[in-house]
Amino acid sequence: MFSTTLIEALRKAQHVVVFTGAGVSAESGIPTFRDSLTGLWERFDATSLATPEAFAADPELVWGWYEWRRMKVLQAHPNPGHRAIAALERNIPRLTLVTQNVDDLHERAGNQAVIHLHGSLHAPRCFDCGRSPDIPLSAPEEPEGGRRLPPPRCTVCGGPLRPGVVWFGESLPTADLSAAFEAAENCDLLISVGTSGMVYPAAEVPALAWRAGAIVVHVNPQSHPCQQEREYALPGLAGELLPRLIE
Ligand code: BV8
Ligand code: ZN
Repeated sequence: MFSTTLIEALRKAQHVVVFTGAGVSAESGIPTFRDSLTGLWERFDATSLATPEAFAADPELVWGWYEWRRMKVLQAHPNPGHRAIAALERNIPRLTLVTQNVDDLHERAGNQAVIHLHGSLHAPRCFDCGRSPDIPLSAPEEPEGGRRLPPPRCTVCGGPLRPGVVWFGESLPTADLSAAFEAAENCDLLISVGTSGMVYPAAEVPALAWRAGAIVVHVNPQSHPCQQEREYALPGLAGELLPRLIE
């Protein structure tokens, strides 16, 4: 199933970077970005809703979408792919986990350190003053088709809360991005899991690792063109391939 070169590289690796996208959470029931939106948001695409402009134009539509997604995450469980990555962290000298996802399934699977390049569904902040309020968010009970929801109000300035994610057109957290790039440029092996690699600057991470001389592996049911040496595609589902790759 896996080439001896790959198995050997994983066995000898001193520092592995795992770079994940929405596909690693797909088998936990979390829709990916490539899945078309459903219900209330059916006529939108994610890239048009995940923007400050969309929130400013219709805060209830956007806050309702994120609460629906947060409910999905709260109802979901880590899958064998998440658990294999957590096991890898325990079994190799150094693992750097970089995710584009805004769910907490890697943490719930047991990974201790997760670099979230695009923020988190679980860290809302004020749209106006940027403070993170101490308003505990309850577990939403959203209808399957979703609904508009008025965002809670900031206890300091009264502004609307927004999801603690990085929207399109917003800068990524500098320290997290630098840590991800630094790890990519200093690893022996990078395993990219469940990403279409279309969103920048995050999508730079695997390319940086390859250019720095690492072996790069893409785990994805969609075929990935690998024209170059030291790059491998493992066609399949994260929840099936990762436990076998890491066992
Ligand atoms: C920035 C958080 C600039 C929100 C996300 C115009 C203006 C400004 C910027 C731009 C612009 N035009 C382009 C840009 C750059 C833009 C960009 O890259 N756009 C794309 C669309 C071209 N980037 C940005 O805007 C970034 N910021 O550039 O700032 C700047 C500079 C200076 C000053 C100010 C600003 C910010 C980008 C971050 C956006 N936020 N998420 C939220 O979650 O709602 S991105 C979001 O989409 C995800 O986080 C993720 O990164 C991306 C989706 O990608 P994937 O994770 O790969 O998911 P996808 O569904 O696409 O693919 C899933 C894959 O899994 C598939 O390949 C599938 O085959 C596979 N799969 C499915 N099942 C499985 C599986 N694999 C394995 N196992 C399975 N079971
Ligand atoms: Zn505020």
